[in-house]
Amino acid sequence: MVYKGLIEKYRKFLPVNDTTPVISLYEGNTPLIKAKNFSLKIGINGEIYFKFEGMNPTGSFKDRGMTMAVSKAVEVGSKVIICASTGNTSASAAAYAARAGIKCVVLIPDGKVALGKLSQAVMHRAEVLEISGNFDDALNLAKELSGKYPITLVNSVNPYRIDGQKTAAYEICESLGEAPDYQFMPVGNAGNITAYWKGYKDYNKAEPSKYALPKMMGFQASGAAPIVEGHSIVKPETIATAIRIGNPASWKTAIEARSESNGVIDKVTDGEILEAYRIVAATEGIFCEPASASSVAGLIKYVKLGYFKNNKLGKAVCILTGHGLKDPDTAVYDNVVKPKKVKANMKDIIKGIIDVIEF
Ligand code: AN7
Repeated sequence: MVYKGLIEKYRKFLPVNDTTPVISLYEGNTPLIKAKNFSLKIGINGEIYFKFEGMNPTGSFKDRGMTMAVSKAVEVGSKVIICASTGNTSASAAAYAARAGIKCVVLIPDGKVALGKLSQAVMHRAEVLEISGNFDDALNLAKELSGKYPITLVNSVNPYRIDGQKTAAYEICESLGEAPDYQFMPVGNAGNITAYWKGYKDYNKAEPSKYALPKMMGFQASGAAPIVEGHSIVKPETIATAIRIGNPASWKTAIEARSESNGVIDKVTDGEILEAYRIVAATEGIFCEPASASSVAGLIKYVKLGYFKNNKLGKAVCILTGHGLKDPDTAVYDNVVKPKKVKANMKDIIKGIIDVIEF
């Protein structure tokens, strides 16, 4: 059957009916890539997979939630949607609003949204307001506006977002033929960890003998780790701007996912995030954005900590939530290698590539 997006595929698990207008860009169905080079590199005995959510239509997992949230908004006649965003939600909301022929308002924090994400929101003709505050301020304002005016909030406090996003767990279960032993993922506003846990529980309930429950391993950036610290962070800071969030909306359900699954929510430093970001790109040819790499940084941290008995991991999935092209500045200018400048002649070019060629 031709793939027509996750609502069509998982209809029976989603709150839609035959009259729901399906607004879709054929999101979902993303690759689960076995990461052999990476496993060897970090020296762990087990199967590691990357779920590359950067392959969604707007380049992040947000499209899974947005197809649901926008379809349901259109179903009730909404003409305007609104979101606060560190970037990816706004890119996705703007695209799905364009597809639906409705308007989209975006509130972004000042100065910290990655270039690619902003370019998407602008191209899809969202009304983009950069507020003098951070993500948490923006979310409070978006909630207030949607309470007072006929505007539908499409942040992950909208339950349809969680329903759409849980389908990624279904896909992982189907690809592996079972649930993984561990799932590693970034945690920002904590909607996604809530969604995955819901998804794994759905499959476990439907077929308990086939699908066990994985341990949920969530990672915040150390400068924006409210759940780990146990209190909200007034001025969150991290290079992983997507998860620069100080007061997660789904805090409670993230804690539930951790406790019920016997997992952990911990933090990783910006240095650890960038290292993981580079290793994934260099060893597997997969380019994810910095926030996504916090899942991998978490895995590396726990391998180093000796968390896995006899270094045996079983099956572990790291969620790579967004595409690296979203944030080209971080890749090219700030933290990785800059291109060498050479004169346009053979001698200088040979000198420039001497480390990679053998004659
Ligand atoms: C690439 O776009 O919050 O824990 O406003 O873009 O569900 O918030 C983005 C979050 C991880 C964290 N990875 O997910 C937004 C926004 C990427 C992200 C997260 C985000 P949640």
